[in-house]
Amino acid sequence: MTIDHAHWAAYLLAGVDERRAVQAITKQVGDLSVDDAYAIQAALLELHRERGDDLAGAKLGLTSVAKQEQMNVSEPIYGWVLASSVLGADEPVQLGELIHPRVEPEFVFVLGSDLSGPNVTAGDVLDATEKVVGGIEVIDSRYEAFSFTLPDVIADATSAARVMVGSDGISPRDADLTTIGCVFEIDGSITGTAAGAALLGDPAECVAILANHLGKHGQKLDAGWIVMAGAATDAQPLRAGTVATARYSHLGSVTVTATEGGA
Ligand code: OOG
Ligand code: MG
Repeated sequence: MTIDHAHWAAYLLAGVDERRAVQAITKQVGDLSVDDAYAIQAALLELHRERGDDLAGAKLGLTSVAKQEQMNVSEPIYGWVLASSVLGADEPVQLGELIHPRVEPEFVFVLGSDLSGPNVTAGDVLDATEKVVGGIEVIDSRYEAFSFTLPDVIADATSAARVMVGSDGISPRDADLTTIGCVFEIDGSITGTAAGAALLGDPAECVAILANHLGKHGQKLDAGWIVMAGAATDAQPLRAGTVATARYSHLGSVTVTATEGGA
């Protein structure tokens, strides 16, 4: 079956604009290849660019066992970080702008130079990284019941919605990234704990895989971008009044709050 990429991109963007969950694409078309899914994701990015948005970075998802088990999808996924999605320091998430958001802790690489595949190694990632910081990503699947298959979630910009990047951080070789600890708390209760190694063994390796994936499509990671390596624990619902905090060893803490406001 021929997939109309522009059609499905507009379908997903309507879900974003109207803050409503839509039926998964695979429920309607049956088989959707991973290539078609990335083509829909690219068409969706193009729609955001036409509205004046720009890229602030890139992301991986489903790089930890915790996330793969939670979402029942067992392969990493790659997506983009829109400039409009980056929250300012202390800026609350406006729940009126989102559908059914969840929060999750992220290891974030701030790039000092470009990274372009193929053959990018974890060592190359460390060389290209200005600093590693803690973050919290707000994900908001556009699909009903936050439920999807691998191609569905790829098409849907890997559920990307907002991101808060911490202000502390370290030079990438100032600590062993695999043993950096993360404690994730919702309203003061611990919901998950993990080390950097939860992300495919090494967060820097995740970024290398992303750079090599992009390289196959003639794309690269740019100096100045933020790159999220994927959540190390499962995601938690973000409701009005929720205070989500990720506490990291070496990287300090990051907090996200949510209010009813917006749109
Ligand atoms: C897909 C996005 C996954 C991560 O860090 O694993 C992701 C989802 O869980 O909805 O961003
Ligand atoms: Mg994430």
